[in-house]
Amino acid sequence: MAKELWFAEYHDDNTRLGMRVTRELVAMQSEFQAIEIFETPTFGRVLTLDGLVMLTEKDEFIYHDMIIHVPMAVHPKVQNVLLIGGGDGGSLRELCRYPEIEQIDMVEIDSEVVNQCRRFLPQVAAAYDDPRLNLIFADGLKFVRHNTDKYDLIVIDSTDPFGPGESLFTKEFYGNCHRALRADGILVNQHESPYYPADAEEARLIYQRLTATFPLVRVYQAHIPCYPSGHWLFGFASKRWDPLQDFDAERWNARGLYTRYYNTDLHTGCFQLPTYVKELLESGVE
Ligand code: AG3
Repeated sequence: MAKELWFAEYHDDNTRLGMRVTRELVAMQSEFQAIEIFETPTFGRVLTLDGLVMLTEKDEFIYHDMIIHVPMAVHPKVQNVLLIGGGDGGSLRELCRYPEIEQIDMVEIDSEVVNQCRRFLPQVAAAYDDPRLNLIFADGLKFVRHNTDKYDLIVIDSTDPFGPGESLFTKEFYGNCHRALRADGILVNQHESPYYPADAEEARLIYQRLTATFPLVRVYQAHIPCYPSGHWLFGFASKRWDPLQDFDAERWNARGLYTRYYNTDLHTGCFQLPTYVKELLESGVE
């Protein structure tokens, strides 16, 4: 009998999520990280970077809906977007559904992530031919230093805060993002999980650094089965727009966009955090 092949991501030292692997499609080392794409019966194709699950075909809609449609439903007119990371193309795909967006500068450090996802995850990497895309292979931290008052929306679709994505969680980086945003700009980021202690500490630090930089910071949540604990946070940092007060459900619904996770009822609900998460976030802020 052929040997069974399993992938596991450790969610803490004593807990792991395992998936049966039916086929390996990519296993390579890029200049920056280990990239793997494999097939599983339950989650479809899975992308991992340095052994951590970035997305699966089955549940990527949740993450990409939440990182893009929440800010897009708040800002009344997004024309210029900076997308940092997101080499799989899922965030880009959702952004490209908005006709008022004029330009998307996408800064991804690793061209191999883009190449491999275009080849093996075409439903995710679906918008690389959009004419509004300006794709730059560079370090997000360095890129953002040279821009002032330019973007309506900055989306930070990064890995966890170690390895190539580490600098995208620093105060310096958030400060540069603040400067690169227009006077009513919004920043959203993936904000780690509040559950396992090591992830929760990262989430606390992200919130602390964002609140030190932006006048208005709110955290929202989603259920993402393939990520550690399945409970994931996103950060919403803004110079002006409040994600609940300035959110116009009718305006967004009038667009007629179908989204399988996001909807305008959930928009309000996703900012209502469990007590332990509120305590965690507030514990780092004076
Ligand atoms: N980016 C981040 C996910 C963090 C996952 N962490 C983990 N599995 N330990 C996802 C990229 C999707 N565009």
